[in-house]
Amino acid sequence: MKITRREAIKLGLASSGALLSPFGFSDLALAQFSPQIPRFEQPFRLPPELKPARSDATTDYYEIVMQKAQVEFLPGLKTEIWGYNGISPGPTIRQQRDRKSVVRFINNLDVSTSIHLHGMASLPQYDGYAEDLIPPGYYKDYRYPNNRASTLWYHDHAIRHTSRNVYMGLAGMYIVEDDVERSLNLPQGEYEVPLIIQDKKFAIDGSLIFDDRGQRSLYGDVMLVNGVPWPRMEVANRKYRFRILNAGASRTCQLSLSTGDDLIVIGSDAGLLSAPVRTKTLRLAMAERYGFIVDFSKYPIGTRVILRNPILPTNGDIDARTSEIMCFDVVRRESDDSSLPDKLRLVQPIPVSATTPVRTFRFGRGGNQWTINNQTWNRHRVDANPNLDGIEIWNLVGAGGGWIHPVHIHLVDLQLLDRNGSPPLPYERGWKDVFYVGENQTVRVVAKFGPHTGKYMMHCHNIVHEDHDMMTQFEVGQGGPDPMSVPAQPLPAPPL
Ligand SMILES: [Cu+2]
Repeated sequence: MKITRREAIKLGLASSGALLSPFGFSDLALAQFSPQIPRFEQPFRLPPELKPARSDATTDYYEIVMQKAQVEFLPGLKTEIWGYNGISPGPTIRQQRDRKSVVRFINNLDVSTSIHLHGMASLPQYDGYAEDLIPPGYYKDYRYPNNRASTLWYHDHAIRHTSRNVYMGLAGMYIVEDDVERSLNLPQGEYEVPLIIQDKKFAIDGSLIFDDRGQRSLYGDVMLVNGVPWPRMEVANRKYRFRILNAGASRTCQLSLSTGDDLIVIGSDAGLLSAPVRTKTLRLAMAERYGFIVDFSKYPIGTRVILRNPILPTNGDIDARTSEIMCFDVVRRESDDSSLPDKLRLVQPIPVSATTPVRTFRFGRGGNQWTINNQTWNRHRVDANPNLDGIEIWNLVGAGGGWIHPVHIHLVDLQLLDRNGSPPLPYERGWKDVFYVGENQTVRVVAKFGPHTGKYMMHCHNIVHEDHDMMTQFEVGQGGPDPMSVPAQPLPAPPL
């Protein structure tokens, strides 16, 4: 990547080694590190799985309270978070395909929120529309169809404040399973492990530092997995399936194993790949999810395998400690009756032809704002009108300037056709809803627009860019429900 000196300064990367500060922060503020703690000492943990408050023949009903809490990320220090049920990441919801979910989100914070279940084909009024806010003291019941098996996540989507709210803790995983996937006999149960990666920055008193560098980007120097800085996970010498999510604000990861062995990718954002893909490095931009297998059976007991993430120029790093994320210590022998089939779930290419409609969206910067086709968010403007069940190719174009934009398109699962005319990375050849758009890249994606009509958002998932103001909307078909048509209700809430 080529960056000019001006861009380097913008990113907080100063070639001389001195840290420059063009945004009015003091050099000291930019140079300030989080309290230094040892890596690979805190035990790995999983977010708890949320049980339904009740269930009936078709539907499971859940309740989540958004509230402040004091948690210990750094040993001996308390950090205030805004958590789903007071924890960060929030509890994991695990649901069966085609059962329905109703999730009641209660806002006991003192800021307004909106909840997007990322990867779900929700109706517009339950999709976490950025202006469909839940004010403090209100609640909203979100309805989810769970119509495909994949790794999803729920997170805040409040207009102009998504980056702050997610950074303060409002993110959690949501898994939809089905019989096809279960029949593959992939590692499951305790061997199927969510990994939610976030980078955060802490003051010496433990409080979170939110420094978005003049509404440009937000980076931390502490790598957390499931809310634990640089955790150490004890594993058996067998296969594990990981579901990894980059829930950070602005950091793209480039994952690899310290042993140089392959990550065996089995799934992309929106479901399983057709076949496993072996790769030495796995790019994981913000909001992307991948499923991968690591086979620890080849390592002697006592081996430490580190999940690495080299420093990238786009990440504005001031601390090399972010180059490692967590470690796996192989501590015990176990037999392994799980499988890694040669074929997973066939991804049928969406048919395209010379007459397939094409639209182009340019992700750039102008007037001190992040823009799409030179425009900022306006909920009264619609920038694309695909037909219901219409197939369209969208060109996602990254402007220059040293920035990358992971573009998220709501509602639909898409396929990546090519990037600057070159084929997608092998592990990108599956169903996806976030696309890494690099500097001066044109990424062609295709989708069949449905199954719902109505207005849905598209935005950059560098959530600082999304907030200021790289977001637009498209409208599928005509006459769909208004995204603002089911407003939040004041507490107290009736029984679920
Ligand atoms: Cu962006």
